[in-house]
Amino acid sequence: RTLGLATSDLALMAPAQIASAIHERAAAQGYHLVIAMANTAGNAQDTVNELLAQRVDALLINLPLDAEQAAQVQQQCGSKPVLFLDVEQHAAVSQCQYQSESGAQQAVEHLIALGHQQIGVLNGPESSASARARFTAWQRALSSHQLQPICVLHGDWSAASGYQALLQLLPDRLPQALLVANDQMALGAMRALHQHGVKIPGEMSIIGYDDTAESAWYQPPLTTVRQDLQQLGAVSVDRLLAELAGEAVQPLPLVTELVLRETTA
Ligand code: IPT
Repeated sequence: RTLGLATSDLALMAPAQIASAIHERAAAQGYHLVIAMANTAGNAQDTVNELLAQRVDALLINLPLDAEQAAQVQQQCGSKPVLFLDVEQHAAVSQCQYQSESGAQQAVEHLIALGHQQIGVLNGPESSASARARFTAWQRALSSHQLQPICVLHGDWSAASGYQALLQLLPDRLPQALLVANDQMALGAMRALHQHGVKIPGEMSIIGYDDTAESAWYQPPLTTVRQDLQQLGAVSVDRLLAELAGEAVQPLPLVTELVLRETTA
């Protein structure tokens, strides 16, 4: 009784916390968990093969995949149940992912209610389906108020990349508020702003995305769009096990929500 998890880099906070939650739920259900981590050079198929070689009964795939890549992985796994955690929404595969729309909408409404109209975006890598979905959700929310992002920056999810991205705007091209695609990049962005003496939230507001376990411990504590990573882990294991047992699964929508802390004013 073994489940396999193919995951993106576990040096990143969100995938690490998701893996931990999956491990916990799998154990509680009497399953052993084998983890294969994508390396930058290899492709998804290699990572999945590592799991198949260890004779797992079913697989969770937390690798950023477009629809075509997901279909290939699905095929590679034959008749074994597979559930995707980071895939283009229109992909014709079983998925378990948080929807960005609600949280993104709440984040934008919150900034507008505070009087901000000059809102910038710091997005994740273009290669990631979830980063693209977050960007689309922000754009939609902004355009429902006749706004568009006044600047669009990109990072690679790491704090270092958030720091570097902000250097492009400092010292004097800052928006009133910044929507950041994950909390780790928000951490780096905040570091750059602190170094330049920019007050958060007095001079610039920041909203992150994820709500990792550390985000309440930033200085100041981070306002962010929450994906409940614990719940994501539990729900994905339960759904995979239901499929394994041949039970019909009605996917419940996982809905993001804004968590108000102290980086917006
Ligand atoms: C996604 C995180 O939100 C982001 O911060 C980054 O860590 C990324 O994973 C790495 O691939 S969560 C994923 C289940 C969409």
